[in-house]
Amino acid sequence: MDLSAFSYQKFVQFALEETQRRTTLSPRPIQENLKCLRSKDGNATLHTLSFKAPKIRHIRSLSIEGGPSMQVLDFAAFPELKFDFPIFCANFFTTSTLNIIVLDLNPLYDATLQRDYKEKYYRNLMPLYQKYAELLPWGDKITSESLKFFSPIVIWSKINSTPQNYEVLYATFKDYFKAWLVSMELAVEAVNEMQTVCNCEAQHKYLAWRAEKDPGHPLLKRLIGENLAREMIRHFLFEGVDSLGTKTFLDYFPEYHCEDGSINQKRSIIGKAYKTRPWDAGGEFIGSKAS
Ligand code: BLA
Repeated sequence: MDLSAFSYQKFVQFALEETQRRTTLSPRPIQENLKCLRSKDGNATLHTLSFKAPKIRHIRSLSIEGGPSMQVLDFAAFPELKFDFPIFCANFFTTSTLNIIVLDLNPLYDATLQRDYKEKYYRNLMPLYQKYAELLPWGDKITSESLKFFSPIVIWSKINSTPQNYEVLYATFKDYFKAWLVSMELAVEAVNEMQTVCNCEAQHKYLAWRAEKDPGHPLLKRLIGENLAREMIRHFLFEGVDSLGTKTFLDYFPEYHCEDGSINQKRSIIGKAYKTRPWDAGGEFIGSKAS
């Protein structure tokens, strides 16, 4: 499929308009050199947008328009620290033949270990996932580390790039984003400082993970160079990684520790597993024996 006429702009537009209908967005400043970028080879443009709103600490979008052969969306929204509702996460990497899709309301707390968190935010949403289960099937094995950041309604899929699939993805994105907005609207403020501190650490851990190990980093570095990619990752995409806490990546993920004190460059230590969806229709984790 020729991707020239294809864009993720309308996804971003929808999300911002839908948010604006329910609350008040205000722009967050973006570092000048990250506002609008062209790739080193001149073939791709990168667009960034950044906002906040009551209850929403950061809502931001990076879209990469790479002409007929590549389109990328990295869209995320993070709650204010006084709230524990999930992080909205849409990551689509699209080439003329293949779409790699992660769409989820990423849990702030492990949805398998913390049952009350799962009950609170996901029980009612299981039908949402069911609606798209056939059109966006499980995308084969995934690293066990990534899986810990996913919820029982995650859409992890690899599908062909076709106009029909683009429409399916758009419909799914809209439904998931609306579900996230409802979680946001219903969420109540933490009743004590301790909860806020826990929420803050949970977001910091998530940011530390993604700022170090997101699968998009190597490509981002190729497109705009090592230094700008680093700034984009730490000051824009995963902003907060240097300010929400003082723990390091290795404090959170000591299994990546190398003998010389550096971080193991491998993305996964445990390896890939879960050839099929490890949650049942009720959202119960059934993947303890990784297959
Ligand atoms: C691939 N992106 C992937 C994969 C996942 C994600 C799971 C499949 C590879 C794997 O199994 O690791 C996304 N992983 C996530 C997300 C979380 C996670 C969202 O753990 C959250 C916790 N993707 C982008 C951007 C680019 C991008 C901005 O978001 C490029 C600039 C590219 N993603 C990209 C590419 C691949 C990919 C090129 C395939 C390459 C590979 O598998 O190494």
